[in-house]
Amino acid sequence: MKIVTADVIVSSPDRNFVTLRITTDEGLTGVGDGTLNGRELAVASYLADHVVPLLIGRDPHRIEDTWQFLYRSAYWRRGPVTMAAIAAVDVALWDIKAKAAGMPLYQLLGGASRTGIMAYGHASGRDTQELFDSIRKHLELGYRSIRVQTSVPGINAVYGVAAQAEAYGGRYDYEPARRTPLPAEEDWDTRAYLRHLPTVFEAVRNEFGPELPLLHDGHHRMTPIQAARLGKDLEPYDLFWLEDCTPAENQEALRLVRQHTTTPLAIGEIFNTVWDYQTLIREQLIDVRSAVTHTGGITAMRKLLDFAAQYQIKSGIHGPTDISPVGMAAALHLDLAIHNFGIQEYMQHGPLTNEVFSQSFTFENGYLHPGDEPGLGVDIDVEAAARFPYQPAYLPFNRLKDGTVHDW
Ligand code: CS2
Ligand code: MG
Repeated sequence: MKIVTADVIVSSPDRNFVTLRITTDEGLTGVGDGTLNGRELAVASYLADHVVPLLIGRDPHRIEDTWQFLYRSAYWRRGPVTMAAIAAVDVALWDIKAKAAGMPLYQLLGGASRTGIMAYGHASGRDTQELFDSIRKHLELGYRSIRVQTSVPGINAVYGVAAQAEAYGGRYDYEPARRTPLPAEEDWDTRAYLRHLPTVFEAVRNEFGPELPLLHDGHHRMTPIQAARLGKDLEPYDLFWLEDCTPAENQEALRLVRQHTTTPLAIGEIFNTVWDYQTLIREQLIDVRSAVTHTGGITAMRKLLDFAAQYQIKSGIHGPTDISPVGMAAALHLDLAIHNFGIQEYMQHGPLTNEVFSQSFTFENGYLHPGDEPGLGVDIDVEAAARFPYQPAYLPFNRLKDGTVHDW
């Protein structure tokens, strides 16, 4: 078999997506997700200008060889643009291989290790009542694990609060990228946040009891010692995880947090190679987390998660709306196959996205399943995608009260 064409499709149904569609001389097609929120066209150009010409004529079955070729022949290693582009190729090739085998992809990854994939949903509110309503809505949708994000008195716009995001031009339940000519400016005050958040978790536990798994995303905004304090303060509320409590370019910073708290820690949605995790995994400084689309695809993620498994670290694959249905399907096949599955983030896409991407995965009683169609079980309708051309959109950023730029 040979690759005859590879098309880069940039579309914006509800939001921007970059999709790679590879076609073989036997008529098989495979799709991969290369969406990098707010920097989509950089990946599209990397693919169209520098990767697609190298794919034509290659044997699509040689996935490992193609991965190594794209990673090493570029010379310039790592980085989100490169690794998202490699991920798009890698996932499309796995899709083709599984279709050629007539099996759902998870079968090629070792078969199912479980019957369903536990997912968490994003509840949020500007106050306790709105947050409780949002949690109830998610429970009614079937979610059995809930991420809790809340407004903070004294701060105008806080990451992850849907109603607040809408007021600032966000769309649907939660989508941080906005179709504005410049990144939106938000405000931040860590002391106010550290005072307020434990009171919110206390209220949620009192209302919903001890069983419900609860999560929270700190979105890289604390220093290590602030993160350590928050982890300690949240211990009574038994979190499933505290995510991205501090920026982790410096992996060693997590030693300090870890020494102070038993709250489980999740890190990795902005990482793109196993090297970003080396200290975190070897020293068991985190418990879970990573992303398929931004980490070089199934091939690289499988190796990363197998490495993590030796240290009893579990997966928690990134699944916000900027992961397309293609990226989500890739995550679900991995989730089902690996032994060290932890939890899967799942935010449902908007209606226009579902017009463009046909999907076979299901969400029932809080559990996801990738379905049993050959391949990934997801495809892109190229004509429908053409109805939704790219629209520039940016993620917001934060400033402190004195005007200093801060992590968002
Ligand atoms: C996130 C994301 O899902 C998450 O946990 O932190 O929503 C993140 O903000 C977006 O992927 C950015 O594009
Ligand atoms: Mg996050």
